[in-house]
Amino acid sequence: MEKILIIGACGQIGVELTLALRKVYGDGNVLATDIREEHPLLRGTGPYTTLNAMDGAAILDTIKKNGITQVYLLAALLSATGEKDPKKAWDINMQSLIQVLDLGVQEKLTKIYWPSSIAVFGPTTPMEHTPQATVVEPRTVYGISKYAGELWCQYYHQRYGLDVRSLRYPGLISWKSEPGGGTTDYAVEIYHEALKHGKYTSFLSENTYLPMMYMDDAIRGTIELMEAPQDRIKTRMSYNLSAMSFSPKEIAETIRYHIPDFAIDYAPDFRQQIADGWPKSIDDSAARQDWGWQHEYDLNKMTHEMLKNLQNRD
Ligand code: AKB
Repeated sequence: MEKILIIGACGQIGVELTLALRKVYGDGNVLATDIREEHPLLRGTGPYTTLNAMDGAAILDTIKKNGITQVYLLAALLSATGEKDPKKAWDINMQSLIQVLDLGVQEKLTKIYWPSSIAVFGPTTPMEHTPQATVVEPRTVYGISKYAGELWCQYYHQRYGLDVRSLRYPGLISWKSEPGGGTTDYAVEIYHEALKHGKYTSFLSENTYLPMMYMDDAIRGTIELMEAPQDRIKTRMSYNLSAMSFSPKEIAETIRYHIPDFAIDYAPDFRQQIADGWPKSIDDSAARQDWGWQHEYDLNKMTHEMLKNLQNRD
């Protein structure tokens, strides 16, 4: 029986991934941890303990005491927050990963999951249908740490045979859990503001296209990747993963279909420069061929789901 440890379970991906993994592996077999207080949506759904992703000794202790066989390391500082304190972002993103990779070898973990991002790409990367393997020159500390992390994952796989798997997520849009410090967060905020105030000021300009994905697709893709047989995993860097691409203007148009008076204006800030260095669309044919990835949600379907779920909840 697999016993799973999730580090960073109270973040945007962590909350929904914990809930989904508990459905697959059983509530008691998925230990959620975070440096923060338990997220309200996790309460009562399974075991929870406080854990600092930087504290290798505490992670080892948790692995041993709970008979952990798999680790999902989700703790990270994202692109916008990372730029405010680059050294801190580098330390958190790198130290936590290398510690877990070492523990993976030492404790003979069966699998490790670590998320990467479209932030590994930079302005010299082909912007449209960005290939799996291409020019990679990230300009944010988040992107640098994710690319370095991918190389470390590949290194531990080649050198120690560690089964570590990874996805390059696009911007993720969710209604259950809040995003935290990313450049793509506008695409979540816009739904909340549309319902609350009928208007939104976007921190990205109207024609800034970025790759995006509804959280349900991201969670399903993550579990499918982790459950794929070893011989289907052909890259130990990180898989490109794609669903849709849109701009602030386009997402506003889909919202207007449901809320005709919705108004948007634009006040680009420092995040515009980050977005301008990222791909507009992603070629994820490797993930589709190797382990059968398929997305379900496009922009219209996602907008319908987001507005319906947020409205029912609030
Ligand atoms: C961010 O905007 O930093 C993240 C990401 C694309 O990895 N959502």
